[in-house]
Amino acid sequence: MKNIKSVNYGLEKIFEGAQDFLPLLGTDYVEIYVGNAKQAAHFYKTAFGFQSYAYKGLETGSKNTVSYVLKQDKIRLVLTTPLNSKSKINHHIVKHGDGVKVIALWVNDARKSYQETTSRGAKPYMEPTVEKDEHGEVIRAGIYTYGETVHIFVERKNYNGTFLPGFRAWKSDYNPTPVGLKYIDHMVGNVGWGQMNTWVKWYEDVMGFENFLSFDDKQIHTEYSALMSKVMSNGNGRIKFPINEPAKGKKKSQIEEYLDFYEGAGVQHIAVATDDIINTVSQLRARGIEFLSTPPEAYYKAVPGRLEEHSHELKEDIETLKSLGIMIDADEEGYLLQIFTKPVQDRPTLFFEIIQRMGARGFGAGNFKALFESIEREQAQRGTL
Ligand code: TYF
Ligand code: FE
Repeated sequence: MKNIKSVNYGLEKIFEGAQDFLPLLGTDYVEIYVGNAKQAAHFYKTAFGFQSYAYKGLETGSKNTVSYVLKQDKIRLVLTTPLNSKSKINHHIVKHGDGVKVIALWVNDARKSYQETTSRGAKPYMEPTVEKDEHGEVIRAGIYTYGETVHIFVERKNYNGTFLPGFRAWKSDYNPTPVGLKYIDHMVGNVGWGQMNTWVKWYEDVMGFENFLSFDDKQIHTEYSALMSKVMSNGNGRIKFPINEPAKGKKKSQIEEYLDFYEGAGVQHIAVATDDIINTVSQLRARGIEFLSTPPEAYYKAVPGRLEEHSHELKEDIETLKSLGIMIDADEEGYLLQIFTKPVQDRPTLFFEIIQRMGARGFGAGNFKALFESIEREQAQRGTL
């Protein structure tokens, strides 16, 4: 907590005078490759409150893959599975299990985004491709980032159809109510030993991002394990990608556990914003979402002290937050509330964070110790600590 107070967020300084060569309008969609998209879609609707939005599969002429697109406010989640052994998606699933393949970024000019990034050293994934239907055209182009994860630039200014050409609107009779998830706040990548700075530099050089916040292993450690993390942000701050790498501790870092089970670098968590975390988490719990174990009593006792001048700003009742296991942290600009799910598939890899920002722009550094101790309790149960 003390450390974070000395941090200069510096976003205002980004691109001072300089032209942003990669203007990003926001996250367009996140695509997860899964073993069974039909069942995964049911899970994200039932448990996370996503709405049926678009579909492609055999019925729409897609012979090799099926994709379900789910929506909740600004968040679009695509769940894709192969229909036969020919599809390359099989290799991704065999190696990584269910996991994020695409972090798609909404741009005004996909060809230029591809040109600017590949000319700065990005490895191409998908050449600029025009897709058309009766609703207009979408241009997409893609580059590799860490591991087998990719960024796809999506230019949709000349499109007014549902999602993308090739998809049809998906109307379902089963529509569980949303839980108040609004937009993606950040998405975190786990990379291998000693690779964090390589990827920090990659985001600086190739994407024009800036290092917004850093946490070293002196700050991020428990009795047993450690990690390092640097938060990368684009110029307008809409896209934030923390990058983690494991650090040496007495026992196995949670990042190392992820890398072992994902068999490489990949997306560790997707943080989704709500403006009523008490309601959102109550609903998620009632729908069967499992969260990391609740911080101990001592954690909540220490909250007023940790919030310092923001203590009187806290609108939520600490007892209610405690009963739901929601954590509280503050920085110079305000406070934030956050909680983390357990991994959402059998491999201890991808999980979700629910976050409500009440002015704070940090990442909950004051919660790291309690959070990582909770993760370690899970690791101990798995025999992977
Ligand atoms: O995104 C973040 O930085 C916070 C905290 O393995 C965090 O959500 C950092 C590392 C980690 C889990 C959560
Ligand atoms: Fe996070």
